[in-house]
Amino acid sequence: MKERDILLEKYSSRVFKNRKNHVTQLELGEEPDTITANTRTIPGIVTERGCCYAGCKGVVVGPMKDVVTITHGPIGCAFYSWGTRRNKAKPSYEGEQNFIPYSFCTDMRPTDIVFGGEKKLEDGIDEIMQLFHPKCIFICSTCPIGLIGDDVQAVARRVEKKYGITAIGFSCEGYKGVSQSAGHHIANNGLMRQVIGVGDKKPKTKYSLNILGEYNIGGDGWEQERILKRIGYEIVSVFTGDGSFETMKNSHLADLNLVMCHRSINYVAQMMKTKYGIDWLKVNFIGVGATCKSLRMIAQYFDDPELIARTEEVIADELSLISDEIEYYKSKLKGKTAGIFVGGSRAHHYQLLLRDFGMETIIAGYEFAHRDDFEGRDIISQIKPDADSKNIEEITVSPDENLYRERYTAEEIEALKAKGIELDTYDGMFPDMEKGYVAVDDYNLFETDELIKSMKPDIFFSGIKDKYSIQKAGVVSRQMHSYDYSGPYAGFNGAVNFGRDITMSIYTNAWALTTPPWKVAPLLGGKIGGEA
Ligand code: CFM
Ligand code: HCA
Repeated sequence: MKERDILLEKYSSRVFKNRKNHVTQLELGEEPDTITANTRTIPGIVTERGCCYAGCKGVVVGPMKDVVTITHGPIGCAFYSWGTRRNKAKPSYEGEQNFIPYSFCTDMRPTDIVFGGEKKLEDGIDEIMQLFHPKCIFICSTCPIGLIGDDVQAVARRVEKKYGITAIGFSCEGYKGVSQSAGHHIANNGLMRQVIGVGDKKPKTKYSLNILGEYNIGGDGWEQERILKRIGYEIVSVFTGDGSFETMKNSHLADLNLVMCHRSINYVAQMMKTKYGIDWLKVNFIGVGATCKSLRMIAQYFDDPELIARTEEVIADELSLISDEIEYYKSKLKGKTAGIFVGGSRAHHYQLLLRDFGMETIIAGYEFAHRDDFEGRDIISQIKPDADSKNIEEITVSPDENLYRERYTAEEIEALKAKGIELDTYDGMFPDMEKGYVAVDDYNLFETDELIKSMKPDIFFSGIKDKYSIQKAGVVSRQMHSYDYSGPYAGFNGAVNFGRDITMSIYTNAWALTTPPWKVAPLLGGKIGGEA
């Protein structure tokens, strides 16, 4: 019996009916493998998903360093989204504002819930203006704000008028949509409307780039910038790791958009293409081979022999600096297997880095990805919108009369694509996996445990919520969101850090010496899904 079927068999018929569509054991046959994604979680199933507020405040807008982002809601929401995500930032010039070390919150109390919190929010913003003088303020709503009807957009408009700054109110209440993904979309819609395109500072050099969907976790973005700058590119703006309002305003003037995490931002890339004519290229700087491939595609896009030669020079030099260490770690890791359960793009990106070390990812799961993240961008037209997805606004843009600038004609784009430059698209995770490997959408703790038991990966990558139960069961587990406070893992130097960290983990046999309490005595009896 296949591992997927062993797992699903343990569910009650009701849960089975739902979950069978979210767990796919790849066939890679004539018929394409499919999966159901971005739908409601079964209540009580112990999902690993987060909320819409987390996706908007924690993921997309929070990392912008010169913006004060205020959480309108209970202090717990602000505290939990403060610093846990490891989006690093530092001022890029003397005197640049950096509010990342601060947590701003209206600290809504029961009386505020009863009488309304708009006044408290406005008072808080007055205080922020007096103390910090930001040029931009974001207000992020938590669950109670939508329930009591505070109008954060109206407050933002009043703040703009009063102080002559940019202010955006995000209605990203935790319960909106089915996961963090809704929050990404709400955040990006606001940035598209009020930030991108309002500046006029042109890039200074010949080839300029934005990096979209790079949040600088553990310094990943800095390693990417280091390599790209070494080749000679100018980085106009990073969305949003170590990013800023000041640079994002000018991002529409860059030559090309690179897309790292397509899940959280692909629609922005597409809107910027329509509105400003900027082409976008899906890149992956996780993995040595993946980094080289991405760098080569970028150079080929600009089609300049000097740039292509410089790219090869930098690649050769970077490889010569890391190859001994990579080979050493590869000799330790070759043939080992992994499971990766993370948000919406890393479960794919990290498969390529693991392959650099001769490792295979036999189980890969996403918390909140959409079908295209598994199956490729081409299937987007087949996704039927449902009540939940229709609740999240899709904005339509058209070419900007003054700012639209076509970089290449449609024929030239086709010629570039024919040369293997993967413009305006991505393939998803399935094509990088092998027959028999298991992919899971909206994985839960039970499925994690069961798949580890049946497929026995040597190491499992996931998050803070599940890491320790996996370790207690005697399996090596590392956090793939926070890198267990290590990193960077991107680019050439990041690959070495990653090889070192997982070699240390796999060769620490402490986990194999533990006997989890539930192996001695059963803690709970019963069946999942409410039957008997
Ligand atoms: Fe993109 Fe991310 Fe991810 Fe994501 Fe996230 Fe994250 Fe993640 Mo945690 S933006 S989808 S919402 S790569 S916070 S930096 S690690 S779940 S796989
Ligand atoms: C989030 C943020 C998170 C959580 C990480 C984890 C992150 O989803 O709100 O569960 O370990 O990367 O910090 O994904």
